[in-house]
Order: sequence, then C-alpha cells, then structure tokens
Amino acid sequence: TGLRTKLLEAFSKADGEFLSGQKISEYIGCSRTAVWKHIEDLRKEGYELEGVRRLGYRITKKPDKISSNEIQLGLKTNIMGRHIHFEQTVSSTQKIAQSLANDGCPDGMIVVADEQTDGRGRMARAWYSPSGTGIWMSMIIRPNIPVNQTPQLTLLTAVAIVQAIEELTPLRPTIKWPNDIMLNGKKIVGILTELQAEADKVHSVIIGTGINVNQTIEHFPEELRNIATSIKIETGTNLERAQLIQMILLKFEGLYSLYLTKGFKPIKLLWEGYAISLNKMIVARTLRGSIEGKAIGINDDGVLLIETADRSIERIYSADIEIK
Ligand code: BTX
Repeated sequence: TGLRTKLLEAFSKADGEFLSGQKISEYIGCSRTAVWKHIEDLRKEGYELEGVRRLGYRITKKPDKISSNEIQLGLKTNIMGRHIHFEQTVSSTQKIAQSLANDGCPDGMIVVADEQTDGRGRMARAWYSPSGTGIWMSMIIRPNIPVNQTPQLTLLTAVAIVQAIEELTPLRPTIKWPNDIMLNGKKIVGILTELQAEADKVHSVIIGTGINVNQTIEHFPEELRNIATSIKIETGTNLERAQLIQMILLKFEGLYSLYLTKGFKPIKLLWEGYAISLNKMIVARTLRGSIEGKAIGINDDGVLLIETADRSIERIYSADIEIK
C-alpha cells in the first residue's frame, strides 16, 4: 500500500542510519502508534529492523522479496515491464503469458512469479524453479518480423541478461548457443522463446527466462548440482532479484530497439563476443540425431553453422550443444 511504500522510501533515504519514530510519523503522515504497527508488519514480511530507544529504527536486512511494487520502484524503461503480472506461485509463467498475449495485453508486459511448480525448458523438460531464490519471468513482445527471424530474439535476450549480470556483479558469464548462460561450465540461466504466429505473421513472442540468483548448492536437487549454479554460489553474496529484473528489462529494451532499427547485425557482434562455443569442436544433439564438427559461427538469422569432418557446413536450428 501507499504508506508502506513511503515507509520503505524513508528508510532507503536514511541509507542505513537510524530514523526516529517522530521523523517516520511526520514523513508518512501517521501517528507514532501506527508507525510501530507498520514496523511490526515489515518484520513479519522478513525485514530485520534494529530498534534503539531514542535513536529509532534502521533496517539491517531486507528480504529478497519480489512483487509488482519492488519491480516498478526504480524501473527505468519505457515499455518493458511497464505492465506487470506478479504471482507468488504459478505452474509456469509461460502459460500465463500465453493467455495474456491471446487477450491482447500491452507490448512489453511481463509475468513474474516467486515460484513455479511446473516450470518448463525446451522440449517439455522441467525447469527447477523454487521459491525465494530465482527469477522466473516471461516477457511478451510483438515485433513486426518474419517467423524465421524469431530465434534472433533468444540470442538478443542472452546478451541482455549477460550485460545485466555484468553491470551488477563482478561475474563475466558466457553464452552457449543458443540459450544457455554459463559460469564456470555450469548453467546459471535458461531461455525459452515461444511464438504465437500464423502463416508468416508473428502475433507475439513470449520469452521465458529462468535465472538462478540466490540459491546455495543445497537448494539444488542432486541431479542438478554438477550442471547448475547461481549468482550467489559464484559471488558468495545475495543479489536483490527485483534489482536484477530492472537491469535486465533496461538492457533488453535498449538492445531490442537497436534490433528493430538496425537489424540483427549489431546484436550478432555483441553475442559473438560472449559466445564460448565458437571455433571449438562440438557435438550438437538434435531431434534428428547428433552432428559433430567445428562451430564456425552463426549466420544472420542466428542459426548455428557447424563444419563437419567432410568439410560440409551444417545449419543447426535447435540442439543441445556439448563442447568437446
Ligand atoms: P533447456 O531445455 O535448455 O534446459 C533444461 C535443462 O536444464 C533440464 O533438463 C535440466 O537438466 C537443467 N535445469 C533444470 N532446472 C535448472 C535450473 N534451475 N538451473 C540450471 N539448470 C536447470 C532452458 O531449457 C529454458 C528454461 C526456461 C525457464 C523459464 S522460467 C520462466 C519461464 N516459465 C517457464 O515455464 N519456463 C521459462
């Protein structure tokens, strides 16, 4: 509510210093008793506050909470995330985004959940999305592009997320074609791009991003411990999810508008700068079998090019990549 937002604003202005009950009651315009009640509410929500007689209160620890409010406060974009559908627990944010897109929701709308019970990867694989730790988000956009160019948006999203992580942490993630963002050989982000299209007309593109933020190793089930990592595991510190969401939306919006005006070329250059699979021997596992060879690049559609032993060039549209 409005009072709560004002209260949090007052604390954020105080920047870790004590705020007296008197100051708070003046700032948010309520009685001292009401202040005390609001402080108790914050504690129930997971904030830790120190209260000292005569000095007042200060926040010593914020919960890593996400909500529409937390995402909106401080968001610097024009379109991306200007409309937010937030829910605590959902089956999959992709499903909700699909139906919002069907109902003609605004361009740039996002769906965010604290937890997914049925998060999905490509080919209906499960995406582990426990509560309180990660970013489970779907963005809905309506670019006027042909269907065959939509895989470019997966690559664009990967660049946006890498740049956002670089902006907020000392980490330097790399991209494994087409949709994995890696740190120390482990997956930190997965991207799933889905389409609503007919003939060759794209109605909407729904870009799902799963980002491991504050998990510790113990948070991951046994079978993921060797292949998954999180920002917290890599840096040792927590990162506020809402802050990372804001940065991703900002980076995405910039790259997306560059893409709409200048095409894929500038995005491709950025993407290649982060790619790990290029110029390496790889095995691409596709639905039609495995192809082995040297990854020599991506073409202007975002399709991966592999040079095989007999020197022919194979185009890979979708696959899991193993770097040899
Ligand atoms: P993918 O098919 O490339 O990767 C799926 C594989 O990744 C799984 O089979 C498993 O081995 C591994 N995996 C599962 N969960 C995790 C995790 N939390 N961290 C690291 N590795 C994991 C990648 O698909 C695309 C994922 C998109 C997820 C987002 S979340 C918001 C949106 N909603 C939704 O249902 N999906 C997207």
